[in-house]
Amino acid sequence: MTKNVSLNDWITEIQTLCTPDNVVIWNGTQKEYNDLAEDCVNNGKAIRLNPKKRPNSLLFRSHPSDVARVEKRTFISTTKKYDAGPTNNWVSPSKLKPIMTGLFRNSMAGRTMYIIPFSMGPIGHEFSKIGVEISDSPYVVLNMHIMTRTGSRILDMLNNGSEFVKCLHSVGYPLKPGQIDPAWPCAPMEDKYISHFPEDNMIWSYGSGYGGNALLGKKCFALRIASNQARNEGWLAEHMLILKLTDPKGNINYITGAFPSACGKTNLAMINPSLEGWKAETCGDDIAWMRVQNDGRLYAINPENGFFGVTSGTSEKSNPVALATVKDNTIFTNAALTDDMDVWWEDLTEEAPNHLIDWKGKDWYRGSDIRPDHPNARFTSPLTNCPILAKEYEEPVPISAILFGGRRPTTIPLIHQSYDFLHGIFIGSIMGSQITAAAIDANIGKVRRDPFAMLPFIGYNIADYINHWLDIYHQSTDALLPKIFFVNWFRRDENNKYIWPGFGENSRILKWILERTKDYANYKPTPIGMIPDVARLDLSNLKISKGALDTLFEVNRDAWTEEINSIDEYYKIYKDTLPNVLKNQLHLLKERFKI
Ligand code: OXD
Ligand code: MN
Repeated sequence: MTKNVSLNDWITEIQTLCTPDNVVIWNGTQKEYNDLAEDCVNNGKAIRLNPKKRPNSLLFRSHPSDVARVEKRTFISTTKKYDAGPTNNWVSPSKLKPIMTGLFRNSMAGRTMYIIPFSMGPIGHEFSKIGVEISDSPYVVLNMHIMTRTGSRILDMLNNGSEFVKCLHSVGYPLKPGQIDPAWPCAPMEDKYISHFPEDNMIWSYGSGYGGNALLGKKCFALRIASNQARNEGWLAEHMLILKLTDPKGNINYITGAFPSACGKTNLAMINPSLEGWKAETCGDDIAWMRVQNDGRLYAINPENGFFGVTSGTSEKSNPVALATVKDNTIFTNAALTDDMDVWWEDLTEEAPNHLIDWKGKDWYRGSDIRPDHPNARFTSPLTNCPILAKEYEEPVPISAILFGGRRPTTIPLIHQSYDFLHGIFIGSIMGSQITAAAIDANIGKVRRDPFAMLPFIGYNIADYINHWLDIYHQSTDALLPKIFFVNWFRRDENNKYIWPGFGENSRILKWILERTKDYANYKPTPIGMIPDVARLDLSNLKISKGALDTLFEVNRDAWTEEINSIDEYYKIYKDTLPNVLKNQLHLLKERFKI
């Protein structure tokens, strides 16, 4: 046992409730990792990839019903319904705890219960927080080992009395004596619960083994619980990448960016700038914890220690850095397997191999009309695998600009800047992404509003969340805080083709953004914010027509009248709690359009 009384009591309580066969404390050594990986291979839970092609790497295949985060089974459990707000599923703790206690009872029978002490953020750093995950899933242990700082160093801090977030996880598949364990045990959908108890700093996750449902340091802790801690303690826990940019003169700036899923966040975090002399380095691709420091600037740090990225769409063209990142010491989940025991996913190569084993373990031949990998297949790699990892990745870095963005075929220009921080909060609140035909049919063409890309991750009432951004504003001033921008790489022409080339060419926009943070004059005011003076945008060596540029920077009054109506409609979710800052900013926008 440990020397932390509350940790010991909790371990005993969970052991008594879940009745595992064994209890193991994870010390975080490479040997433990290698041994557990080998066990998974020997028990048929994982496939070892060809060590010559992909050293020290594994492939896991999940159960077909357990392939992604399950938002409809994700709960914020607070005493008062108001505290979960209109964007979260709410059940009171007095109702949810007995239900879940019933599910957890004996849920680890026949299994090993792992105790994983972990730190979100560098160990001992003032920005960091400690958690302990108790899980009966070796897959979770291996992934947490990569995604967080785990092991005995954290245990030492716990032994010295550190507080911690209690993260309990079970796959929800107890084994009877002699019963064979499936490769990916999990519970049926109606028994899955991903529950957060912010009043107790506690997470209970039952029934799923996949990603954000089960690696509790990530979305559950570093966003949903941390957003509550951040509100109480005066900082921000955000769904943002952190990028370091160095210009040809050697000036260094850091930016963060929030984008809904499928909007190129990991690609931007690993951008390869096309502009000569520019250098980009990665600090983080998914989560930023940010605080205003004594100098009045907002500083960000990545609380994670790894990447849990989507493989789909990752290619030499879209993201060569990600390909280099996954070259070894990586766990793949739900990718396809090649004949020479390597992984493959859609878009990795222009043509698929002739034969693969698909993510369900079945033979697959080129030309088949089903895809061989799952669209949400993932890689888990250590940050240190990234060839352009910034040396400051374990330090809080001062942020010059915050980018918000979404996938919008019309209406929103390639880039615009908010007039000030409060206008920036408004822009964050109305962010959204177009639902494509491939997604949910009923909503084709509609915009799914995803404020601050945090819709599934704000762990409390969204009205309070917006007001908390206002509190952060009041900790400093416009002059010192990051400037706020909205980017839209996804504007389409009348033939439905993307107009902007994207990827490395986005560096042209990043250059303008950084110029704007120094307040160079190069801008044009519009009712929605400031856009570049196109004549002075760096378009050197880029073939793009005048007509295309006109469309990219168009602010169309009719389209915006429709957009404003849609914002009015969307703001109804707040009922009578719409924050004044949003009311005022919407009013100012209407005034600027004379609507
Ligand atoms: C993620 C997500 O997995 O945003 O990062 O869903
Ligand atoms: Mn994410």
